[in-house]
Amino acid sequence: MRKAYWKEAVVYQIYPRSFMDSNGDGIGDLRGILSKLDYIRELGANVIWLCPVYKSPNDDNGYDISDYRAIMDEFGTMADWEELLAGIHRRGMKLMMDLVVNHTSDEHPWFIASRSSRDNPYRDYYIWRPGKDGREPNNWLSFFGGSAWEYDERTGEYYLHLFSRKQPDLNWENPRVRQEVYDIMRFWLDKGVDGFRMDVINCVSKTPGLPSVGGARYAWGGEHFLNGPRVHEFLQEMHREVLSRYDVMTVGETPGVTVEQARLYTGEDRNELQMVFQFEHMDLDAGPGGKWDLKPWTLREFRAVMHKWQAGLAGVGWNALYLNNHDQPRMVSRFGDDGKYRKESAKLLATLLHTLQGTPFIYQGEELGMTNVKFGSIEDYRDIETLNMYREYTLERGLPADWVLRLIHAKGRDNARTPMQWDDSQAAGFKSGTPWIKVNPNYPAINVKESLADPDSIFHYYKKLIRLRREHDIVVYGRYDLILEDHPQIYAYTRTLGREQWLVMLNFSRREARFELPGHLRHSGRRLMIANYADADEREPIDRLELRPYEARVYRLLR
Ligand code: ISL
Ligand code: CA
Repeated sequence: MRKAYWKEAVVYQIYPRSFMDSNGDGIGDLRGILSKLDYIRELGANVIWLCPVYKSPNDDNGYDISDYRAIMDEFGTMADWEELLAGIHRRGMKLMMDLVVNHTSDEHPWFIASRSSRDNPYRDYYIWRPGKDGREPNNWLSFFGGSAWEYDERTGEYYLHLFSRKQPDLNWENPRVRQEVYDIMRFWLDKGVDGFRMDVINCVSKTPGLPSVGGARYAWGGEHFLNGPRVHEFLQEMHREVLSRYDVMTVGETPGVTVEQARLYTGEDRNELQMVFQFEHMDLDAGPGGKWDLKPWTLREFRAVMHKWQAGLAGVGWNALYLNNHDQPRMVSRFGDDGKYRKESAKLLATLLHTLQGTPFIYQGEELGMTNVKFGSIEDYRDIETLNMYREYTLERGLPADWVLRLIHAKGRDNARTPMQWDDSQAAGFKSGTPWIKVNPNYPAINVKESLADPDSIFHYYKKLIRLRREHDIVVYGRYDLILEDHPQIYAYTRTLGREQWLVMLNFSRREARFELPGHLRHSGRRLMIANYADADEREPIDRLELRPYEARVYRLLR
C-alpha cells in the first residue's frame, strides 16, 4: 500500500453559516472561522473542508452558486478568504473547497442566458427538453421532492433540476461546460487551495435519451443519473486536465455508490478521485419509502456495511470515513444515545471513526457530542428539503403536523445546522444577536468552553484519538480484520501492520456485553491504548470479558 499524506490526514468539516459569526448579523462568516482556527488546530485536525462560500442566492445554503469566482456577501470578501487561507497554511493545515458543479443557481449568468432563447449560445450548458404529451419530459423525481423538471414559459421547454428548481443541472455532455468547470478549479488551485470535496459528482452523467423509470407518474430515476455511463471518462478527463498538475486532495460525494463503483472511482491507478463518501450506512434507518420512512437500524446491518467497505477497498482504493455531516442527523442521536450515555456513545463512535481504515471526516460540533434538535414548530426550520417535505406531507398527503415534525426531528438536515455551541452565553457564543436558525437549547451543558475545561470531555478524547493516528502508522495503514462476526452487541476488529497488532472492541448497546476472544488472540500480553471509561484497567483479563454500556477499548497486543 502506498503511503500518502491524505491517508494520514484528519479532516474537519465547517458549515460556515453555522460556525461562528464575527459581526453580529446572525450568520456565520469567514472572519468567524479565522478567529477559531486555533481551536481546530488544538483538536488536531489538519485539513479543513469548507462547505460552499461562493456567491449564492441561498436557496440551498450556498449549494446554488451564481458566481464561482466570488465570495458570498454574507460570508465576507475575497480578501477575507485569502486571509483565512493564509491563516490555515500558517498553522500547517490544508484547505479543501466544496466544488458544486452538477448544477448552478438559476441566477448564474450562464442560466440566465440559457433560458433567454432556444438559440442562445449558452442554451446547451443546461438540459432542456420539450414536454411529452403535455407533461414533463420524463417521470424523474428531484432529490428534494416533486418532479425533477421545471417548465419555463419563455421558451416553452422544461429544464432538468435533480435538486431544487433554483438548481438547474449543467449539461456535462457539452465539452464547453467541462472546460468551464476545469477553469473554475484552476482559478482556486492557483490561489492555493489544497483540494476539493466534489458535490454529487457521480450525478453528472445521465443516460442518453433520459428515459423514464417504471410506470408510475413520478419515480426515483437514480439508475439513470447515479454513476452514469460517462462519469469515469469525465473524471479521468478532469484528472488529466487539472488534478494531475497540482498536489491536491479529492473526495467525491457519491450517493448510491456501490463498492464496485467505488473501486473504480478511487482505484489508485485509475486517475479519478482519492476517496468517495458512500451512503450505505446512512440508509440503514430508512425503509423502502426512502429517507422519511423511518426504520430502526441494527448493529448487524451497520457492521455488515462498514465491513463490506473496509474489505472492498482494501489494497485498491481508500475510504472516506464519516458518521454525520451537514445533510445528516447528529451521529450521537442516530447511532449512539444522546441521553444517559451521550458521552460514552459519542466517544465510542469517535473510536470507530478513527480506527477503521480510511480518512476520518469530523463534522463541526461532533467533537462536543452535539445532538439533534427538536423544534416545536415548522417556523423554526430553514432547510429547503425539510420545508418541501413538510408541505408535501401535511398538505398533499394530509398527515398530522406533529407526526411530520417527529420525522424531521429524527432525520431533518437542520439537526446538523444549528449554530456551533461555543459557550453558555446568549446564542451559545455563536454571536450576540439572533442567529439565522435557533441554537439547540442544550447549549448551556454542551459547548466548547465546558469541553476544553473538562479533561474527560469528548473533545479531549478526539484529541487523543487524533494523536494516536499520528503516532502509530498501524492506525492508518494496518490491515483490518473483523472478529466476533455474529456478536449482537459488539463490533470488534483487529488492525495488523507487519508484526504489530491492535484490537478494537466496541459495545454498541446500552447493556453489558459479554464476549470470548477467538483463540489466536487469547493469552497475549496487551497494552490499553485508549478507552472511553476513565477507570478501564489494562490488567483485567480480556480473553473473556464484559464491556459496559457503549464501552470502547483499543489494545495493542504484545507477543
Ligand atoms: O441530504 C440528502 C437527503 O436528505 C442527500 O440526498 C443530499 O441531497 C445529497 O447527498 C446531495 O447533497 C449535496 O448536494 C445537495 C446539497 O443540498 C447538499 O447539502 C449537498 O451535500 C445539492 O447541492
Ligand atoms: Ca456574520
